Amino acid sequence: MQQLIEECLQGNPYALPRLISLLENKDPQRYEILKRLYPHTGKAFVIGITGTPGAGKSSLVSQLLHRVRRKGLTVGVIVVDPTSPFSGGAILGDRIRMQEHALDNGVYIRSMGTRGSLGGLSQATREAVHVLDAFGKDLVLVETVGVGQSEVDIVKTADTTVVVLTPGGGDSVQAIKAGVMEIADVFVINKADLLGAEQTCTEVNTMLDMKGKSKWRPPVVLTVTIRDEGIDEFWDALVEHRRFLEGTNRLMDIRRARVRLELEEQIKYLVTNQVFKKIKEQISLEEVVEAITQRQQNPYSATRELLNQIEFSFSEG
Ligand SMILES: Nc1nc2c(ncn2[C@@H]2O[C@H](COP(=O)(O)OP(=O)(O)OP(=O)(O)O)[C@@H](O)[C@H]2O)c(=O)[nH]1
Ligand SMILES: [Mg+2]
Repeated sequence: MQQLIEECLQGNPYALPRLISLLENKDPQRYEILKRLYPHTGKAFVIGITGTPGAGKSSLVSQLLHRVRRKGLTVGVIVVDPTSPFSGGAILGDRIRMQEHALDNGVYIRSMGTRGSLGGLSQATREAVHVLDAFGKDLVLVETVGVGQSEVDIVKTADTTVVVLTPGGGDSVQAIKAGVMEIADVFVINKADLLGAEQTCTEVNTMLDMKGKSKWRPPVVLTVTIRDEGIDEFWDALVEHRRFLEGTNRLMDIRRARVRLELEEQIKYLVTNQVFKKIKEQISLEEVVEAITQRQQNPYSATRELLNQIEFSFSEG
């Protein structure tokens, strides 16, 4: 395991899938891995890409990869929850769309579909981002399907958040309703070859006008990934946002907020885990359940008594 960590820090790509799997499976060595990698993180430019199912997020990522690879940047891609019922079998679609990069050593692509895992999806994703960052990837792209709270959580991992919309109908309106509007640093209207792209562009700009003045006005970029159009403009928008973040000290604010979030998450994770582990080892919950059921005890006092009895140790796990 020590060797695996060394290999990762030296940039050996074979270490990546193994380390991420260990973290994803909550291996007992998870703590050791994260602890060792953390000092080497904080260098990658982390970009979150979210949007409605089938909007063309993976296609966009794939085209972007061509651009940035030509510039010599190395990239890690995390595709979150591709097993989502909303995107129906997208894991295959994502694979096909990104397949062309499979033989490129400068690109590492990983799917994460750990719905219901301990600590949740956002934790597993964040940890995978740490691995790719410590490995030395210049860019880390995180693709999430924007259908609920999860993507809003995951973008807290990103320096720059891209919201991908498509022309027409309720699409953009829906996205705005879901609060996705609030998190976008860059808007992409993909499938601009379809009818209504300009209209959607206007709608988004109107929404942005209504939001009033802020230091950063999210640019709205039109793309047609199947014709490789607008990708340069998309990249330029990302770079521009990056410059904005660095120029205004916003990046440090974002990172501070992220550290706070991760710290809170770790506390919750560790406390919950340890408490239940110790309860299992030291206390017969069944007896307490019985006592409460018989009204000899109440859940409120029982909880306090229980927790007072337990001896904790947070040095492992
Ligand atoms: N007409 C048109 N179709 C596109 C464009 N970009 C992507 N598509 C198609 O849209 C479909 C979905 O593309 P994906 O890149 O898989 O979209 P996604 O957002 O990653 O999808 P999920 O991960 O399933 O949410 C595919 O059939 C693409 O060929 C575009 O610019 N124009
Ligand atoms: Mg996809």
